[in-house]
Amino acid sequence: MSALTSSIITVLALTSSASAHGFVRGITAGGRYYQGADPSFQYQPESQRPAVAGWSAQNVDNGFPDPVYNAPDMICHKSATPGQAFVEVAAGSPLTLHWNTWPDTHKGPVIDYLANARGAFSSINKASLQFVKIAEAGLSGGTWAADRLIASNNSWTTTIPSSIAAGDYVLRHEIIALHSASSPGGAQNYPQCINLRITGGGSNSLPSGTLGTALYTGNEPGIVFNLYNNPTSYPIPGPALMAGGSSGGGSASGGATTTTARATATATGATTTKVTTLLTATTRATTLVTSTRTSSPATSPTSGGGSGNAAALYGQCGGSGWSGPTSCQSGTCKVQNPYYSQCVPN
Ligand SMILES: [Cu+2]
Repeated sequence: MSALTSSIITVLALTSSASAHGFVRGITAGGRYYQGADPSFQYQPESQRPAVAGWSAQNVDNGFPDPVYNAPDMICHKSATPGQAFVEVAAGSPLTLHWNTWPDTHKGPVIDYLANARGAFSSINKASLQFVKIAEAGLSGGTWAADRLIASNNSWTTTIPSSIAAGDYVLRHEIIALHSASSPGGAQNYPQCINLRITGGGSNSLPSGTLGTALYTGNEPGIVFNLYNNPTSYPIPGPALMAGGSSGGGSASGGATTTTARATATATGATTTKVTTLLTATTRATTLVTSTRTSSPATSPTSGGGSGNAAALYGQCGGSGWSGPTSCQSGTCKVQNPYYSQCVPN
C-alpha cells in the first residue's frame, strides 16, 4: 500500500488502541461492595457528587496519564484528588477491585501499592505519599496478569498483608499496558487510588516507602518491553515487593471464596469448595467475581449482600446502560446524572 495509506492505518490503529481501557468502578472488601470514582461524576455539580472511596481524576476518556514518570499525574492518575469515603478492610484479608472493562489488547502487569495516609483522607498531600509494593503479578505460565483480570470478570483480588497496622492508608492499584511499550514513552500506566481504613493487623504502619513520582524511571526493562516476541518472563517494574507481600496473586476466586466463607459461616468447608459450585447458593458478591467475562453492571453486588435484587445504601440503582437493581434496600434511588443513580438516605 502507499505510504500515505499505511500511515493513515497506523494512526487509526494507534487511536483505537488508546480508546477503550477502564477505571475501577467498585471495590469489594469484608463482604461489602463500595462504589469507585466514576469519571462521569464530574458532569454533576460538585455538591451532588457521591462520596466514594475511590480518588477522582480527569479520566472520563478511560485513559492514562502522560508517560512522565516523575509528574504528579503518575501518583493517582490525571489531576487526582482524594476520595471522601473509605473502604474498610481487615489486615490479612482480600480486597477485590472491579474494573468497568479492560481490553485484551492491553496486556501487562497488575501491581498494588499501599501508603500511610498520614492524617485525614481529606487533607492528603498526594506528593508526600510513600508507597510500598504489597502485591505484584506479571507474566506467569504464559499468561499476563491483565488477561487473568479480564478472565475474572475484569476484577482483581489483592490481599492486605497481615503485618499492616490498623490505620488509614491509600491503595494504589495499577495496570500497566505494554502494547506500545517497545520504546520509551509507550507504556500506559493506569493507576487507581482508593482510601482504605485497615483494621486489626500487626505493627507495620509503613513509615516509609517510595514517592508516587519515583516508582518508575520510564527506562527500566519492565516499562520498556516488547510484548510481541513471545516473552517467557517479564521483569515487574517498581520498588521491591515488601516482606509478606504477594507475588503472582490476583485470583478473584480466592477473594470470593473468602468472602463467601465469611458470608456463609455456617456452610462448612466453604473455603475449600470450588467457587463455581457455591454460585447457586451464596451471595451476590460471589456472583460478581465469578460470572460473565464482560463486566456487566447487572452483576454488581450490593453492600452487605442479601436482600434480593435491591441495591444497598449508596449502591448504584440506575443510569445509562445499567441493568442491575433499580430499587433500594434502604433510602431512595436518586438520579445523579444520566449515567449514575444512587441509593441515598431518605
Ligand atoms: Cu488504551
